[in-house]
Amino acid sequence: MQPLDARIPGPALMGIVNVTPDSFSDGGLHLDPAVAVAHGLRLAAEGAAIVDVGGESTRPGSEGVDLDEELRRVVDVVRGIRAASDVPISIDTSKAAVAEAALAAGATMVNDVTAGRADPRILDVARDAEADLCLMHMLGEPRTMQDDPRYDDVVAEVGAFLRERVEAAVARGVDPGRICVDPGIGFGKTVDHNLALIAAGDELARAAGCPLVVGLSRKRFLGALIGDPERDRTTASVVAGVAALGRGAWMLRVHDVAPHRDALRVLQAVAGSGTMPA
Ligand code: PMM
Repeated sequence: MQPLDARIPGPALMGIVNVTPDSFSDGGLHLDPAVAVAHGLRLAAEGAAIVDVGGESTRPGSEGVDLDEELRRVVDVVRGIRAASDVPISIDTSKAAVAEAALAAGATMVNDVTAGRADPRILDVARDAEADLCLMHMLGEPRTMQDDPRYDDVVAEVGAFLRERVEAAVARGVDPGRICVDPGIGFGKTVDHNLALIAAGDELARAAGCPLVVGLSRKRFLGALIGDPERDRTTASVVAGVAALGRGAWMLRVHDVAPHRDALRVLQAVAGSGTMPA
């Protein structure tokens, strides 16, 4: 299989469809499957290269959701998007059974914020379905991850973790050309940890040996950076996302596809207009 970033060339956008009552920025907005499907289709029309459907909130402090409820939230949404569009669909879950059902309903990628640690069978499910796989770093678990996270060297430790999880997936038979990694911005990280990871995208991608996804859209550290936790974070998200792309990210996981698409168009136009040295 051609590597992911040859099939979906970067810079690319993953549009977020949270089918949850409690995600940190859009919880409750898309609980109705028809609304969630329409939202996913709109993100695809706006320029998302892939839409990421999730039924379990991973915001700091959150408890998990049980299997039946998660299945009930996501499977119809995946099926509905697939019925109307060929857009690649990712399923944001840590449960093998949810991944399996979503892949059967038309999803093409498994996005696991535990990188196959919560339910290792998810790696077998991705392998058997010949799905793409996104492996994310998290320190601890959502319930406790923001309680004083510490690292000696956050970039080296996250890079080593991602490499180890890629090796674990490959050892279970997942095609390396189907794997991407994600440093897990906000998952057991301080503001400084997040900034160091965004700045070190090239190093992380090199350590893991595969394309790098970065999800920073609307996250809490941006509220801290702009000095007001209540202010809209769209501009901060776009600027931080552009910075991440300049530092080695291949794909951004975003809530607001349209402003990111505009930013990418402008960036590419500027890059393309430079005169080449003789
Ligand atoms: N962030 C959230 C959920 N899933 N998946 C990946 N790969 N990377 C992320 O940064 C990530 C994720 C939490 O944010 P949300 O509530 O806006 O979905």
